[in-house]
Amino acid sequence: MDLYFSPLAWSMATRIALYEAGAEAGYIYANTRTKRLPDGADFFAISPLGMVPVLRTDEGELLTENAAILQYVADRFPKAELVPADGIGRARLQQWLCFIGTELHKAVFIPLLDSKAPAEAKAYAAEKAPARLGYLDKYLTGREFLLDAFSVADAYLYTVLNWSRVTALDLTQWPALKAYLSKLHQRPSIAKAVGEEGALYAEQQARNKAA
Ligand SMILES: N[C@@H](CCC(=O)N[C@@H](CS)C(=O)NCC(=O)O)C(=O)O
Repeated sequence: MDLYFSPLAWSMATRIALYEAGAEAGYIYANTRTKRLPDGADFFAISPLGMVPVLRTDEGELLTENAAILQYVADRFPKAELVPADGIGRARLQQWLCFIGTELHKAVFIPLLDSKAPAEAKAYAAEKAPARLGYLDKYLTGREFLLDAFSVADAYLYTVLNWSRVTALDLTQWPALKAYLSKLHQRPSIAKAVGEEGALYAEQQARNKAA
């Protein structure tokens, strides 16, 4: 399978899941600014909105949307136990994937990070952030993971919250959240993904500056 990714973007959650599973996969750098692939091909031919992540399965199916891709990877490599096996556990996993995708990723982080977002959108997102992060902080107090064990929801939450470093959000006011992130940062799959994608991100930034 192949993962179309952009360095440190939300697609990194799937890279983490693939590393957790010890899966063989290809990683194709999709430039989300130019909408081009490394061979010059049009990324829109793969991703209708020109967004990452996209996963091409071994059967050639193209999958979009983090929540779907992460669950697909977890189900494809069950030995890694990246999703709960029972019904309520799976529903709780989906609860967190939806929360991260809608309440955090799109409602808070995209407006804060998008240089094209108007000041009003940024202010609205900043106003929404404390309730959502405070809720997570309370929930994570005394917990290592979102569920009973590491799951793809943790891979997604880590990836989204990792961007708080370049926003005005100060996580020190949410100590459990900060501790959760620091601990996950040590996890081998995450440290490897962040190391590799961080280097690619720095190269990308340098190229954008030179252009
Ligand atoms: N709903 C999508 C959103 C994915 C998304 O926002 N991707 C961003 C990167 S983190 C992107 O590719 N942005 C490029 C663009 O909007 O043109 C998902 O959950 O997978």
